[in-house]
Amino acid sequence: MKKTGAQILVDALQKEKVEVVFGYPGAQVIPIFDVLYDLENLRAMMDEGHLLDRLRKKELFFNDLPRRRAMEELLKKTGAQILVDALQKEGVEVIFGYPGGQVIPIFDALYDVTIPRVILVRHEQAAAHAADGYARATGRVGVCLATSGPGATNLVTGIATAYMDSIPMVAFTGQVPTPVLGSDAFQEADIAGITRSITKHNFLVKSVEEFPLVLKQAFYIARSGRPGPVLVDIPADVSRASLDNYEYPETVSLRSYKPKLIGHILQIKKAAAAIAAAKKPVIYAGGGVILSGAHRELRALAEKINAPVTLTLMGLGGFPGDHPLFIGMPGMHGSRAANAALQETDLIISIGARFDDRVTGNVDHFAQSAKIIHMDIDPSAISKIIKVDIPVVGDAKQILGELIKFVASRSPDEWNKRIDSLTAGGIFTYKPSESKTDIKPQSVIEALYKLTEGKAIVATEVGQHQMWTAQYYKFDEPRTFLSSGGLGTMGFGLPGAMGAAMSHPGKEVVVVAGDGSIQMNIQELATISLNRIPVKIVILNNGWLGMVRQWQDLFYSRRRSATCLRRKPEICGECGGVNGCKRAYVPDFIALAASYEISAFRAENAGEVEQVLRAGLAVDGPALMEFMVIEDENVFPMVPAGKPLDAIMLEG
Ligand SMILES: Cc1ncc(C[n+]2csc(CCOP(=O)(O)OP(=O)(O)O)c2C)c(N)n1
Ligand SMILES: [Mg+2]
Repeated sequence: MKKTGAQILVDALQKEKVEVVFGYPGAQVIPIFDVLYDLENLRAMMDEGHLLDRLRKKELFFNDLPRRRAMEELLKKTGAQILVDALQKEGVEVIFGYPGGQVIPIFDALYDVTIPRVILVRHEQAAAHAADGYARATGRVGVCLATSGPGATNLVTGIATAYMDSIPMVAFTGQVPTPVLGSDAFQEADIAGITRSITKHNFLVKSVEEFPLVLKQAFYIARSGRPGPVLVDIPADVSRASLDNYEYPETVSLRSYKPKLIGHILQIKKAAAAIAAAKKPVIYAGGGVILSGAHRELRALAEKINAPVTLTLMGLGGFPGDHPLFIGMPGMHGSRAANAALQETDLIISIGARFDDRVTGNVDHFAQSAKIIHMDIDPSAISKIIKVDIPVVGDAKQILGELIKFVASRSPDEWNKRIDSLTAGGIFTYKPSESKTDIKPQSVIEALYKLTEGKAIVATEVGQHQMWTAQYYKFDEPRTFLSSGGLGTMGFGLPGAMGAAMSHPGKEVVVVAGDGSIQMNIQELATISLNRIPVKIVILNNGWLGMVRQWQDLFYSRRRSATCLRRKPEICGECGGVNGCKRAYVPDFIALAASYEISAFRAENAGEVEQVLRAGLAVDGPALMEFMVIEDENVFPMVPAGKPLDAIMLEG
């Protein structure tokens, strides 16, 4: 290969990793400047960030004016480009969104990049739930994006769902341009006002100058302390405006927000002393254990003091579901063992749980002989519902790590025998079907547990199927059970599972849904199908809004008002009760799945359950499995709302 002398010189400069040449031209060096003019090669060798940094600090100077302008352009970014750069710097790999007028500039900037990947959902509510599901499965911040007005208001349920369960999420919304804010402009909604009470914090960005810092703060607030959703509302003129000399902040400090992570050592020692003095300790742990990654410490503590462990719905997976010390969920559909243990204990060791009313039943009669240790990262959760004796504010993983050092070991004793007697025969049990053909819903969950070897990530919708999943699938690892606990949002499960599957977990991702809930965001079958997102959909079809039907049967004299999903009065008379009507499926989920090009399988009798599960799980990609379960099954145990835990009904 021939090279001129000038080319040889430039080649040597490159090999010697010279970043910049300072010079002044003249006749004898024109050939050299001529080769240097082709600076692309030289630039290619440099780390672009480093180069930009030096440009910013004016350490680099290009003699050539057009080139200098081009380099200075590199420091300029529009609001939309700033957002994309921030997403990349925050490590966001996927964003769930839906476009519209005020976010076109943002989608336009996203069009240029491969990271983050944009998943176009079919309804903004699903974008929020998918971001939430992604966050629950990974522990990273989930991100969604919607346009102003109806796009933004469609996010509301998803944001509230994440807020109630302390899920880290950043929701971006487009807004009308700043000059027309407040004028009832087309598609204007005050989304910051609307979401004030369902976000950890929210921002209306006023100018492109403040945008980089707002973005840094949004991600920091969402993921730190007690996590939660943050909304950033971006007027279209901010997305379009450009900022010279853009730089993404490296650190953030907020005067009014300093999460306390380290538990007070004296409180930790008090907790250890209370544990040593207790005769009947119970560990009651919630979602905080999962959020802080404290599952190993929890297990170490439980094993050291041989205390039974009950996990709230949000805590499932935080302690192995098949561990001998595990006694099931507490509360409304909790186990007999967990509820009895809470009523009989003399010490509740509460870790990242918030004494929700679905757990305590009537608070005046809750755990009356117990002292309470409450470890929580959120000081406002302490003594909010139940008066606490020993509060410890801080991160669960840190506190437990310390506590383990101070607690004395405790050997199994009479209390453990009492607990064992409560769990003998199984934590949750149900009567198997009398007929050979009827499908008991619980048996489907048991079969799913068996066939996935307990290793799947399981999302749920809301209703009876959700409780049966919580009761009969034994979760061993954190971030494998994804369910809307606090808000109880029907419609979370399908998009939530989609978000989880987008995180490439290397695990099977299944959503267990009811025939009612699945219809709340059924349009996402398109997103799942077109992106080949490998979600396995299990529908327990009982023909009813089963959980409400259960309350009507138990507490409203069986007056089943507006809960039948199969009513076709002209042919069926009573809902689903007449032969032939059972097959009047509306919608026919199998046909519906086919129209979305998703493989689907239906089991109509008990003998087909395993076969259908095997067929669906074997599909490479998404699949739908429908189980025609018996209609009148109720979830037990049940503590009626507002009643003490002792009022537990073991069966109907
Ligand atoms: C968005 C929303 N609307 C209403 C409810 C009240 N609700 C709770 S469970 C339930 C029935 C769910 O029916 P389905 O999905 O078929 O589940 P099943 O209980 O039959 O298993 C309803 C209506 C809710 N939780 N969320
Ligand atoms: Mg149902």
